[in-house]
Parts: sequence; C-alpha cells; structure tokens
Amino acid sequence: MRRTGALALLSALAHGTLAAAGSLPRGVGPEFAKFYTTKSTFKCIGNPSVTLEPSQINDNSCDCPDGSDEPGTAACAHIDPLSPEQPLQGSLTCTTNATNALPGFWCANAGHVGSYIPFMYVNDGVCDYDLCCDGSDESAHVGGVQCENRCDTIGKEYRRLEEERRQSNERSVKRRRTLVKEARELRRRVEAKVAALKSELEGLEHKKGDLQKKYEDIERSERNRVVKVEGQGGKLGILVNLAKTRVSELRNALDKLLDQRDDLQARVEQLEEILTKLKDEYNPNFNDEGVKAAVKSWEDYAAGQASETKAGVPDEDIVEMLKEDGETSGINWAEFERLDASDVDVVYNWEAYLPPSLNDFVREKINVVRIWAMDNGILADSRSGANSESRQLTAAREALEATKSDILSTTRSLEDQQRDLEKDYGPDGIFRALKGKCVSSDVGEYEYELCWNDRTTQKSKKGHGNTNMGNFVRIDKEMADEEERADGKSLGKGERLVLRYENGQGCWNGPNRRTDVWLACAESDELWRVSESEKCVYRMEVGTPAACEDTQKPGPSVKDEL
Ligand code: MAN
Repeated sequence: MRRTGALALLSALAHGTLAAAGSLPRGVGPEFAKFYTTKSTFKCIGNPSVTLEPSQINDNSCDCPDGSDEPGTAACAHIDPLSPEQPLQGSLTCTTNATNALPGFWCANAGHVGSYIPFMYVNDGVCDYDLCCDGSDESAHVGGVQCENRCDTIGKEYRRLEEERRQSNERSVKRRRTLVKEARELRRRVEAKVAALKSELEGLEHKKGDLQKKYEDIERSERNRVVKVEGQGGKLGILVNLAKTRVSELRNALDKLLDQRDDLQARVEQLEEILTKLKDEYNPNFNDEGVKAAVKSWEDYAAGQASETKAGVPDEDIVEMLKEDGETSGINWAEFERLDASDVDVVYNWEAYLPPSLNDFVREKINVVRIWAMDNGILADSRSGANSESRQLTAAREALEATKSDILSTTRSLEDQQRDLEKDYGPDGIFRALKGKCVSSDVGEYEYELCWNDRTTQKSKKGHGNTNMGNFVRIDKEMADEEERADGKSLGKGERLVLRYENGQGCWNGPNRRTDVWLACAESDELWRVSESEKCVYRMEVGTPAACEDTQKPGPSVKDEL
C-alpha cells in the first residue's frame, strides 16, 4: 500500500456509490458519467470549447487542459493536484497551473466499495489493493503485472469490520443514552435540592421574623420593667441587697461584741478574785479606813451579785444567730433573688380587666412613653449595667442568631446548587453523569489520570509525587484530523469535543501546566494516549460513550445542552 485508502474510500462513501458495471470509458466515476455519454464528440469538462474525437478518450495523451479526456490513464497525472508539479507543454509558465476536472481514477470495486485513486498510481506496475481491490488500475499490465480482483475477500472483511464497528457504535450510543438518563436524574436531584433549599430558606426567614419579634418584645418588656427583681435595678432588689448587707454587718458586730463580752467577763472575774483575796487577807487591826471601806463595798457588791438573777440571751441562741445565712439557717436570700415578678407587677394588673385587643394597644402606647422616658433619662433604663440581660432575653437572642446562621449556610448551599445548574456539562448535560469518575493510563515513568469535571494528574511511578496538569475549565469543540486505527482507538476526522484543563502546577521556568482532553466515541471510558506537545502542555486522547453522536435525540427538558 502506497497511501492510505481513507481519502478515496471516504470520497466514494460521500457519493454513496457502489461499483457498477457499464459502458463508460475506464476510470470514470458515476457522478461524471454524464460527460462521457455522447457518441459524436467529447467536450473537455472544464473547457467545453475544446472538443475531441471519442477515440481520444483514454488514448494515453493528455489533450484536455483539465485532464478530463484521460480518466483511465496516468497521461494527465501531472495536473493532478496530488502529483508533483511538472512542466506542461504549451503552458506559458511551463508548469502545472490547471486543476484536473476529475478527482482521480475510479475503481468500481464491484463487491466492495468503489473509490478514486490518484492518476499517478494508474498503470505504474503496482497493485493498489487498498484502494483498488478490483485491480483495474493496472489494466496496461506494465512490467507484466497482473492484478487479480480481490474485491470479494476484501469486501467481505471490510463488511465484517464495518458490522463490528456498527455494533460497537450501537453499544456506545446505548451506553450514551444511559449516561444521558443518569445525567438527567442527577440534574433533577439538584433541581429538587434547590427547591427544597428554597422552601427551607423561606421557613427560616419566617422563623427569623418570629424570633426577631420575640426578641424585640422581650427586650422591650425588659426595658419596660422599672423595677427589676434581679440585680441592682429595682427597689425590691435594692432592698434585698441592703437588708442582706445590713444583716451581715449586724452579725459581724454581734460576733465582735461577744468577743468583747467574754474578754470583759474574764477581767471582771480576775478583779473579783483580787478583791476576794483582799477581803480574806487584809488586817483589820491596822485600822486603815480606806481598806475597810473598800472591803465593805466589795462585800455589798458580792451580796448584790448573789441575789441578782441574770436574764441574758443564751449563748446557743447567739451561736445560732452567728451562723451564715443559707437554705438551712437564717434567711435564704437566694429565694428573694430568684423571684421573677416585680413588685410593680401589681400596678399592671389592670390589664387583666381590659379586653385583650385594648390591652395590647394600651400596653404598646405605655411602652412607647416609657421608652421615650428611659431614652430621655426620666426613668432608669433597666438594661444598663453588666449582666442585666435576662436568661429569657439571652435565649431569644441566641435562637435568633442560630437561625440567622442557618439562613447563611442554607443560602450558601442554595447558591452552590444553583451555580451547578448553570454549569456547562456538555451536550445533553452528559458529563454530569461522569462527575467524580476518573480514567488513567500508564505512559513511561508516569501514570496519567483524567478526572471528569475535576483535574488531570501526572503521577510519578518512581514515588516523586503527583503533579496537577490542570483543572477543568470548559468544553470546546475542535476539528480532529487523525488517521483511523484498526483498533478504533482514534480521534478520526471531524469535529470533536475538547475539554480544557488549565492552571495546573507551575512548570519550572514556564507557565502553569494545562491539558487538552480530546474525546472520541467509544464503548467505555478509556485514556488512549497522552502526549506533551510542548513543555507542560499536554494532550490526552480519550474514548468515551459521552462523545458519541446519537442521531436519535433524547426528549425535551434537558437544559444542560451546549
Ligand atoms: C516534569 C514533568 C514533565 C515536564 C517537566 C517540566 O518532569 O511534569 O512532564 O515536562 O516536569 O520541567
């Protein structure tokens, strides 16, 4: 085989022709037959002013400027655009400057597929079976070459392979349909999530409104409370605190007094002892009037003490009084501190006698005046001072804040899902079904990996770590021009989807790595080839059912389409 048959075969297929026998001159393709049906004279196709005798057709002499008189010989091969330029007799420039009116020599290839081959291959002594299985290109038997007709065998094999390809393509397209279904379902789920998040958000907004109102009501009612039970704000609170302090002061004074009493008691006992000793031991014969008077006074004092009954507080009672206040002794102040009602509540009891609607109205009006009075310093603002917030208000504030934070996170999730719905997931949104999946392949010292909608990675097999070759950015389309391969693992020719992965790891002394992922139809996802066209610019060729063309379009409601 001197050149690939793809061009000729495709050309033939494009015209949808099969070889057909006829009485046309050798090498005339079916679409040019009409130019060769006249019996009298032949007009050159591109130059109808030039007329020739029928015998001049295929006489191995190039008479038409466009070569149309030699469809079955190589006589006009020099004007074949595929032939090297040659001097042309009679041409002013002496070079080929015309275009052959015919695409080439037509091999009918009965039993196979008809095709054109370049004129220069005609009668060159080589059987070009890949293009001309019927051997008609070597009718002159140059050098004794005999090209048998092999179209039966070649045609059979061709049809077998074609059938194989057709079946494989059918399977690929089926697989694609499954992927489209999966993608639709995934999208539907995201849409459902969006709807759920929206209604959740609505609920949260309502809740926030209620909690906000509740918080403000509690806050207002706290501001309205002129006398607070807790803390320093109210009269009762102040009274409780004053009483507590006073009792504590009195207890301390009593404690000290008791000490002083005991001290004085001891000293009195000491003095009584001294005087008793004086009385017992003084000498009455000395006739000392001062001593005698002192002894007399002491005797009178002692006699008075003996007859006097003492009505004092028992010591046990005093000890009891000195014990710290608490739940089991003295006053339990905590009980007073825990009281939740204010002593001015009674003032508001009139509310109970009014209808509820009027109640709210009157309360609201009073509150406005009260807050105005507080704001203007006429009434004490019960909110001022540390720790003045009630547990009820704290709980209301915390509930409100928790709901606000729920709203934030729900909004974020909703935005994520909405962004996802706007993303380009390719034709029929098919790449949504591949999200999270990866394909990889060993090439040299690396394992290369492609993760759909995510990133491409170069993994060192020598343990040098992984290199990001790009992150998915978008889907493009480009024309591929690759030879078909026997194993079918080729991009082929035509428009192909190209996934762009950019902004990968920086290249030493160069830009960030990027990868173009070219896709072709295949039965399963497979990374066929990886190449580095220039430093840190990679190209992956990947087979996937996602890239197959389905002539039977899926139904409506797919918004992911490109
Ligand atoms: C590594 C690999 C190569 C790349 C060079 C650039 O060796 O990522 O693909 O060409 O770095 O320095």
